Order: sequence, then C-alpha cells, then structure tokens
Amino acid sequence: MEKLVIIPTYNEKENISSIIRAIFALDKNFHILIIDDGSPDGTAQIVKNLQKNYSNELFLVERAGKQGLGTAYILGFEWAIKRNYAFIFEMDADFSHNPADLQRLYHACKFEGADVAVGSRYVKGGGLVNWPQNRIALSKGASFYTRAITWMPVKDPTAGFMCYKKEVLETINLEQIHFVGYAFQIEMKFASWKLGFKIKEVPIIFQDRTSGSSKMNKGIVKEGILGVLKLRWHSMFKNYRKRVKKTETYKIKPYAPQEIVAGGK
Ligand SMILES: Nc1nc2c(ncn2[C@@H]2O[C@H](COP(=O)(O)OP(=O)(O)OP(=O)(O)O)[C@@H](O)[C@H]2O)c(=O)[nH]1
Ligand SMILES: [Mg+2]
Repeated sequence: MEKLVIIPTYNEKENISSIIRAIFALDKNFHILIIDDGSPDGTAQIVKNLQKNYSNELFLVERAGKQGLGTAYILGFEWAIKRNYAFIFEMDADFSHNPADLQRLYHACKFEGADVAVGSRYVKGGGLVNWPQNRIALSKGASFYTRAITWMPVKDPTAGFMCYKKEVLETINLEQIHFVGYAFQIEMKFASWKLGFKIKEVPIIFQDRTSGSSKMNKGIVKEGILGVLKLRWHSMFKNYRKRVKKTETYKIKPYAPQEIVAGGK
C-alpha cells in the first residue's frame, strides 16, 4: 500500500470509529495506524473491535500512558518507513480535519511536486469554523510569531493535517525531534524546509471538535513559544541542518514487543 494515515489518540471514544470508517469510505484506499496512549475511556478496545472488519488495513500501537503527540508521531513515522509507505499522513481523530481533504493533500504530493503538503487554515480558500475567539487568536498569534522569528514561508506552521513523502521522513533525523505539542508541528515543517524540501499549503476548512474533549494545555503553548526561539537559535549558530539530517549510521529503533498490540503487516 501507498498511503498511511497516522492518528494519535487519547480519549477519543466518541470519534474513533466514525473517523476510521470515514477514511476507509474514501474511494482511494488508505491504511490507518492508530497510536493510543492507554486512553482510560477504552479507545483502543474500539479499534481492536474494528480490526475484525479491517484486518489488513487498520493497525494499532498501544503505549502505556499519555506521552504526547510528538512522540506518537515519531513512532508512527518509523513504523511507516519500515513498511515502505510512500505517503504518510498526520491527522487528528476529532473531525477538525475533514477526511475528504486527505485526497487533496495526497494529490499535492503525488502530482503537484510537493514533498510536504500542509492542510492550511491561513491561505486563500482556507478557514475556521466554530472555533472560539481565544483559540483563533492563539493559533493566528502562533502563526505570526513563528513566521516573524523563523522566516519560514509557511502560513499555518502549527497545522497538524499533513502529508509527507517518505523521503522527507527518511532524511530527517527523527531522534533529534523532541517537542511534543505545537512545537513538534512547527519543527517538522522547519526541518523539512531547512533540508530543502518543497512545502505546499493546501487550503482546508478546520472545524472545532463537536465530541470529546481538547487535550490542549498551557505546557503546549509554553513549549511552542520557547521552541520557536530555540529553533531560530540553533539554525543561526549551531548548524541546525547538520543536526537534523540523518546520517548513515542512524538506525530505526526496534519497538519494545509489549508496545505492539496489533498490526503485523
Ligand atoms: N497518542 C496520543 N494522542 C494524543 C495526545 N494528546 C492529544 N492526542 C490526540 O491528538 C489529536 C489532537 O489533539 P486535540 O486534543 O484535538 O488537540 P488540538 O486539536 O490541538 O486541540 P482542540 O482544537 O482543542 O481539539 C487528537 O486525535 C488527540 O486524541 C497524546 O498525548 N498521545
Ligand atoms: Mg483537535
């Protein structure tokens, strides 16, 4: 298979089966990898039940306890590279990202010359629906701040709806990406840009979640503010490009067997 959608989950029992079904209902076939951090609400069990219907295309990795979005994605990227998926997507479980837009992100990477496609709220045609004013201000503020400090030419640097070509994730030294929240999303784009990959923003309409609860917290915002400064500092004085580019000696770490619950492709 060519396409893998990675969805990290923490307490998404209200959304998880509908988002999985919506993706599988798209006309082009996608595989899905859920990375669940021991959700107390039983999200992983719902996925396991669904695996009976989708045994070849739905995969699950369970981790013990909430460890953050960034490390979940890194694990997912390594999982995807190992299995040779050509296009690797990031997506939330909460329907803020419209599953139909996966096709447009894919198209940008497959046919329009992008190495990285960003589902962007802040380019022409993109937008926000039902988001509270304080969240809009935070997101737009983060975008302005990131661009002012890093000069990265991406209008929606905190976006979490993405498609990467495998080559991009193989080139980035994923061991060097340590952020977990918004800063993780910013750094992945920053590293792709610094390594010379072509980033294309695809307009999307982002909707506030209608079910389940947000995992946003002050720590994530703080990490974002300091993280952007750190990226700028490293890229000015500490040869960021060299640090973030994978060397020949880098090896993908094997997973601890107890972490893998299902998904032996
Ligand atoms: N595995 C894992 N998934 C997480 C963790 N934190 C959040 N998620 C998932 O990451 C996705 C995005 O989280 P949200 O809570 O929607 O965060 P957000 O989209 O920035 O915030 P809202 O707009 O308020 O929804 C969702 O699918 C969450 O279930 C975590 O620590 N581990
Ligand atoms: Mg969300």
